[in-house]
Amino acid sequence: MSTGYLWHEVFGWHDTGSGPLFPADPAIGIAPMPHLANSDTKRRMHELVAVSGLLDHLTRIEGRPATREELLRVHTPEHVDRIVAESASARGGDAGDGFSAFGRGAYEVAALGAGSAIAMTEAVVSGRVDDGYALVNPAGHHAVAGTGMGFCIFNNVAVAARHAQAELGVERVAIVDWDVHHGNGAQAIFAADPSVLTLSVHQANCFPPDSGHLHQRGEGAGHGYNLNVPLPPGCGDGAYGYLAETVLAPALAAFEPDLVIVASGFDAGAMDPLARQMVTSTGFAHLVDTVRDAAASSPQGRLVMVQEGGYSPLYVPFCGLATISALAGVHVLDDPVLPIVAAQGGADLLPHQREAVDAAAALVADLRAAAPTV
Ligand code: 3YP
Ligand code: ZN
Repeated sequence: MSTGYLWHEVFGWHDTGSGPLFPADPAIGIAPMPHLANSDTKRRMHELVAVSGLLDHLTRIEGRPATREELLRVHTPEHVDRIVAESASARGGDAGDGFSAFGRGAYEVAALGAGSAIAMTEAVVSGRVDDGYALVNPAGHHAVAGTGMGFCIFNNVAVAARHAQAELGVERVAIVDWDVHHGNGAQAIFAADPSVLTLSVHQANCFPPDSGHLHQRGEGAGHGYNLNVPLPPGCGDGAYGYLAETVLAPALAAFEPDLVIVASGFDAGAMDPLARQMVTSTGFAHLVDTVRDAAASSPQGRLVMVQEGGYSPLYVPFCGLATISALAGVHVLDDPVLPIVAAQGGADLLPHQREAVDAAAALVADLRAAAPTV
């Protein structure tokens, strides 16, 4: 068994500017400080993968920039052109919403992120490695065809999914997104496409506004192939374990994907500043076990994981280490923060959490009823 791993130092140089969300501005009371999505968190995760020794058990995969044509499978020429132009300016630009600033050269970094998702997908689908984790930056899951937003420039997982279908002989792709924010990008990009199941687990009404509702189930021929699991705040390993068993596993079993791509955020983690969930490193590892087993029991099932959000510089590295350890089946280090977050309580499944999960689980029956259509 071998697990691919990808990181490039330039991902740690993605410049998100000197305001926490908005550009710093005394007139609105925002003092300069590193952006909440600054690249240090992911750099620290990579460094823990290396320092812990886990890296020695992984197969390093090289990234490459996505070509313009590969980006255009998902994005409009206008969006790509705007990013290219703003990226070339000394002042940099913004992905599209005013709190996703980027510095000069961000196009090159983002194109390398999307191309790295492609490279890992190629390595896994070709059998060079059994599965893989692409630690890319910036994230991608909020980017839609015509714009970036929510710290995302290009939709890395969508670009990889389209590439797999166009070039690698893959038919059915499942995109499983457990970043705590809604995976609105893939939902919109693949809305009418029954060959791509998009499944997002997120904190309800967290981000984007008014997005990720249970009733958003895809459009036209794609109806039934978008599944949202909006959760109340306060969910921990119990709620996530319950949804792994009752939603993720049965949905993947019903869809029989040739390829599962996980949009892997750690912002449902117990120390995250941009959401209010309580997942621990153990909880993330359990999610990985669930999708790995589901992919393994699908006839052609392959599993690729691609980094999304996560904003605790302390806890993201340990959640990432547990995730990649679970993928590789190698334990190198106990999470030293686990006793602290475990002692906070909140791990047990509560009735209102069960209700939210059950509402989504009820929709999986429709997926089971529909024969795979591709
Ligand atoms: C964007 C602005 C406030 C919340 C933030 C969410 C970005 C993210 O991690 N998306 O997955
Ligand atoms: Zn997020």
